[in-house]
Amino acid sequence: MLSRTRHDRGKLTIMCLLPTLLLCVVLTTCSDLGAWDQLLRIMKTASWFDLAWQKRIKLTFNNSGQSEDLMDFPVLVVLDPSKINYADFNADGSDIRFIDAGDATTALPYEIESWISGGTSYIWVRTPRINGASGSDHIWLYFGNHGATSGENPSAVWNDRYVGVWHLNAAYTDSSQYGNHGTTSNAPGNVTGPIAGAGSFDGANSYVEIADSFSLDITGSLTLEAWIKKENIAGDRIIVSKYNKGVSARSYDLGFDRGGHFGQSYVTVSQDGGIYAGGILELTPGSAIGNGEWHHVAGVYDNSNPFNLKLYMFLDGILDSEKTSDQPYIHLSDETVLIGALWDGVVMNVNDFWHGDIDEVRISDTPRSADWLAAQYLAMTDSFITFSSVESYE
Ligand SMILES: [Ca+2]
Ligand SMILES: [Ca+2]
Repeated sequence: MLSRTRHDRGKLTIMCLLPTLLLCVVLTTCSDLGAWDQLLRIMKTASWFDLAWQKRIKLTFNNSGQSEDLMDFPVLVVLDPSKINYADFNADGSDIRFIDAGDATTALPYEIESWISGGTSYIWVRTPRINGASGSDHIWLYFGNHGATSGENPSAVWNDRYVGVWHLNAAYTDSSQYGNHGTTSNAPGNVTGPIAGAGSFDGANSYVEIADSFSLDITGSLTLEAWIKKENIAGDRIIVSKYNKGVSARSYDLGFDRGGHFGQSYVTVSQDGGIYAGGILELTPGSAIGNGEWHHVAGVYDNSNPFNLKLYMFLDGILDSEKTSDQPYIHLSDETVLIGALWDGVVMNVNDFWHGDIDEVRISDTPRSADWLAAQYLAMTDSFITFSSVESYE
């Protein structure tokens, strides 16, 4: 046994020394220090996405506060002159590429919400997987290829469970793959929001309407979310709805100040178009949303466990309130989805108009988790990504 162990140790030593010995041979053969550079270049080339792109920056995600693995997760990449030199990029940003760290070859889908050369630009990128509790998962931002044309593919950024994503950046198109595009009534204004442009609603008659569709006919779990900034409002004001309160065709909505209760944001779901206390959840009274302040609100309905139906409200990425619901499913309606209002069959018109600004409205037909929403909030507030210094291929 002793001799075999010694033999194994000897083998191990030779194995460990082999790379060093090989390196010595290479260095001796080349007999100059340029061999080192050649080796480093070979290693760099192997890890480089495409030599037509001259520069790259590592983008590292801080998911250390969340335990969940985030799959097909959209991150917001915010670029400004403190992080990049716009002179290194094509003027229209057409040479940006996001490459998965896993294989150094997979180009990740991205959507430019706003590109302002020399200013602040906002880009959404679909990341295949960010490990729970990880502070080191990363992707690469490549640039510096003057011959490149745009590789943008917006609808591929948003995973299947996003059935509506409206950036409200002076347009009302849906970025999700379901094409639930909006049209405006009475011209909502355009203002600067937390993420590029946002919609501004006058509280009198302006709103966005999205046609009824199969993808928006959600009868099970759902998540409604948006960034909101309110004026001094009172009474029901709607953020997003598929809800006709006059003809008992309520399905779901996210709003503010329902019946003057608490002056707070709330989520509502209804099993048969009626109104039920068990289908309504508000933020807690102490969670103040002041006038003129931007906040992110999210309402979640989870019916995945029929014996534990749940409603959750999140404020700025943090779980604020929850309750057990008595609504086993959501009413299937043919109402249109409205941003900034709801249908009121009593007055045969649209009503409960939002007064203030709204940005980044999303509807998901799944209950987004606390970790998902927390990481989304960090991403949307530019607190999720660390930029490393620029690497050049030279
Ligand atoms: Ca926006
Ligand atoms: Ca329908």
